[in-house]
Amino acid sequence: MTNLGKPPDFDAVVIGAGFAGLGMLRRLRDEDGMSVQVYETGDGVGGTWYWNRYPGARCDSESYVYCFSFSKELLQDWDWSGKYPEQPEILSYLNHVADRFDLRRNIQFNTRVTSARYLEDTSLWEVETDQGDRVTAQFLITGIGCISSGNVPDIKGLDSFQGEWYHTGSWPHEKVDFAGKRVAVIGTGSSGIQSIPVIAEQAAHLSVFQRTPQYTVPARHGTVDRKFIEEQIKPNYEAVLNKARWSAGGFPIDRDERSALEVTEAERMESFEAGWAEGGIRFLGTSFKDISMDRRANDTMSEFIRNKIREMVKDPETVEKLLPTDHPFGSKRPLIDTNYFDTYNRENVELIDIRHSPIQEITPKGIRTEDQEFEFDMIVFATGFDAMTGTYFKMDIRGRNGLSLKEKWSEGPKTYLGLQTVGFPNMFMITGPGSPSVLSNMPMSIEQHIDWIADFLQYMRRGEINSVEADENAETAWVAHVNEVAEPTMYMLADSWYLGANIPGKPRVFMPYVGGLGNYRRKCNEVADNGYEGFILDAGRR
Ligand code: NA7
Repeated sequence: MTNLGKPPDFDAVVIGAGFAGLGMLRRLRDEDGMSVQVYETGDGVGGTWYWNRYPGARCDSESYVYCFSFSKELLQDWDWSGKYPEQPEILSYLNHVADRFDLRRNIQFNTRVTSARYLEDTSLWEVETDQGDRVTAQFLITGIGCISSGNVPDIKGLDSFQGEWYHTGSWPHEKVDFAGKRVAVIGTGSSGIQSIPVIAEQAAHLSVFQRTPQYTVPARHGTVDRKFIEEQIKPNYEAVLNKARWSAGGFPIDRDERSALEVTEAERMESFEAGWAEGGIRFLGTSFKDISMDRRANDTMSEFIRNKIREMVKDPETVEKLLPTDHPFGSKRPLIDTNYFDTYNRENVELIDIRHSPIQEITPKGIRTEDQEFEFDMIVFATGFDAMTGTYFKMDIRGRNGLSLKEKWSEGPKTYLGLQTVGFPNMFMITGPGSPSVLSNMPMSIEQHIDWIADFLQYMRRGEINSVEADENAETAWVAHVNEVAEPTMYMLADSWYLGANIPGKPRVFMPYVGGLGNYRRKCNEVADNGYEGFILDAGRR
């Protein structure tokens, strides 16, 4: 059977109702007059912030830049209460956006997209869901997040555990009660270091299972500075956001253009101390220009943090376990904490080094490592995600000639600008691999993609172009460029999820684009200004 001549059910199907899906829906529907269907697995909007409800869950971007910028009124009306937005507040914000812009009527909740197939005869996508939907659309747009497929490690015996267990990335909606319980947390990434201090305050006993010691910087979290927001941000919002848009990381901050090695030891320490006192993203973001590029410059900052750990933690044996010496600061995702190291001074908290004594199995009563057996009432897996590609592979996405995305990316993701991949015409990825995405303040990257994609679709409409596909040479060159800019950086010196190193068997490829959001934005604009160079535009058949 052919669909030739038959109009699609929708102009676009968008997968996911987090920041990306909500923003894409609003833009295409309300500004461009397109028909859009959004499918969302959860029973509400929010994406990452719908699923990650673990205690202490909070964003590492300051609240005034962690937002949509398409509506001046929304920017002025919304008031964040925290310096860093906490999960419940971000979820309220996204619910507010969904209500205010009447977005829910085009979102089908409790619906997982199971497959998407490109129909070559009509240049349409056919999308199927676990609720029995089968619809066609000209465009398929993924807003599925970069860190949304939880990784519960395959540890022998988990099925036999008689207590409760949870993964931070799919936390229950009901309150989890730690009171009086012996709790294990496995993992010390962002989710671990945010939840550990909160769980420690409530549990009878907390054992933290650490594989890799971490550098983490105090967030200096608190209530929002109203005066600062009212006097410096709100009257200048557009300028503040514009600065963020063209910056390296999506924040309106300036780095120190000096090298860490050209200043005196006293000047360096003064700068590090000032950054430490300010805390959060500013510690690294406003520091010397070569911390992420030059190992010797980085060593000075890494050692500064190690000294802070030595000062903060009382027990010398625990200090030894906590000191990160196997990778430079910033080579794994930089962490921002509230009372993390201080937690190890509590009587009810112990640190177990599983690098030297790995977990052997989970038993009905707890966890057995090479050296010891532990009993727990609850295990919390803060073990991260199959990042950047995992969620794509959960769906059967097939492009031209029936090629599956999983096959195409079997040696690592290949994209042009992180927006499209050859063989999958009319499919666009919001913050796909090969774009700055997780190396930036996400809403800034998401909005840049939303606008760029929507502008492209309008360009296609005006030119009566039915299908668009990245050109093989453009993709090859972009993949090479992504690797080339990552190569000299600190990022290559750690086993991180940026490299897929946390998932056994995943190809070791650096996935996000490290060249900076501003440079990336410039490149995307140039591509558009040059008639979308690197894309093959086809009038196609309909
Ligand atoms: P991360 O940053 O991937 O952290 C996961 C942690 O779990 C990390 O400490 C891992 O150790 C540890 N881990 C992973 N697998 C295992 C196994 N099998 N055994 C023991 N320990 C393990 O995930 P998060 O959820 O904390 O943060 C994800 C992102 O969300 C974050 O970067 C922000 O962007 C928001 P490792 O370091 O790999 O040795």
